Amino acid sequence: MNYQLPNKDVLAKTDPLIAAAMTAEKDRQQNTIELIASENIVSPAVLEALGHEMTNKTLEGYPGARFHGGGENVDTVEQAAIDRAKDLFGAAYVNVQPHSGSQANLAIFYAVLKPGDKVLSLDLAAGGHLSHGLGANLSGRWFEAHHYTVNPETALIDYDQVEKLAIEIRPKLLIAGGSAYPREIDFVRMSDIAKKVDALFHVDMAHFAGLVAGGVHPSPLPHADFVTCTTTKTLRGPRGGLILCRDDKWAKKLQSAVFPGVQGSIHSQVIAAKAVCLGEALRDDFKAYAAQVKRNAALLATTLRCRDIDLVSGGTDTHIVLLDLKKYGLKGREVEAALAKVNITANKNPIPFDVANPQDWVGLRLGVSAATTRGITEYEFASLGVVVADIIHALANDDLESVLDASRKKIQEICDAFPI
Ligand code: DSN
Repeated sequence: MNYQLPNKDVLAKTDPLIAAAMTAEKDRQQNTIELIASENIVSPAVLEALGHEMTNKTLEGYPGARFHGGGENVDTVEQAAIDRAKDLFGAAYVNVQPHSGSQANLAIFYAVLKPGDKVLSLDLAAGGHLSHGLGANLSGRWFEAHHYTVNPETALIDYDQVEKLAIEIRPKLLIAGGSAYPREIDFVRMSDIAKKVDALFHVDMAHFAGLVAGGVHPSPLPHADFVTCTTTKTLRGPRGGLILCRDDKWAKKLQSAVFPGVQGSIHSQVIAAKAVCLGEALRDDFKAYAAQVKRNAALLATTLRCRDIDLVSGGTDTHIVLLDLKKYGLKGREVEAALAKVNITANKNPIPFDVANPQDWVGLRLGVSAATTRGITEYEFASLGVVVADIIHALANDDLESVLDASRKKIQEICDAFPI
């Protein structure tokens, strides 16, 4: 029997609730400027892989050594993803199975730490990540996590403090990277600190992996023992994680840490989509994309600064621009809600030394990766920066209504000119 791909309308007939929500989501994405830094817009090829019948296949283990039969096609796909990631990042070891960045990080902990061991990572408010030892996360509950932060004046990582803490604490694992640090990290200095205290060095490049792939950001690969990332963000692929190492010293431990250590069967169709996205990232047009991301972020930062909006660290080296709303007496959630009214999506975020309660955070994180994928360049980012600044000023003056119509119109014009 010939197996036919289901008609695209099948969902609307079998499950109208879900079909309607999915149609509405497409519409939302089309008519919104997405400035959430962890998002992007995947290619039709990545989407096709994600929606493929490969999802039906259950497999555990690794290519050529599976626990179930019938894995030959998935083996081809997984091996291609591994080879492409090695090529793209100059890695000797790659694991493409982690279901997410947090799972990739957990596998590193599982491979090299025992419960109670010490880790030293960037404080969450300073831009770290919950899977690097936040109390509410398994990484903080089962391991002894300590945190370094940034210089209060410059908002840049205080490497002297990292060194001092590392000497004091003697962590087994030193972690760099996170979710909201807008600047390049000095991987050489961090690696030196790790060596000085006999710690292993782990870089989580979830946010800037695509910039590394595109050659517009230094690579942590030569300096770190372990590098993890998602394929989701600047890398412009499916939701999922990767582990990469410059050598294969840790290969055996990492293979068994991912499976059976912290995961069971693989998401075959996601691994196919990872392979597709890694293949795309190897192309020259991805380098051009990554360079445009950096230019757009720099322009957005300059526009906001010119409009008197404070930025954490004064600017950006990446795709992230982190706004400090303190001066205007505004909370991140208020600006997030106001931007939503004109169809810009962003997220409240802590800034360094912020309060613990997310409702009171005074930061707003913007990222340009998704909008850049639509083809938006500096010209439109100047307009976007003006709209964001106008909203903040109007909100601070209790006069939001006065800017809503014009701002909405501007955003719709940009959305219409740059369809997804
Ligand atoms: N870590 C979260 C973020 O950066 O938004 C999810 O990827």
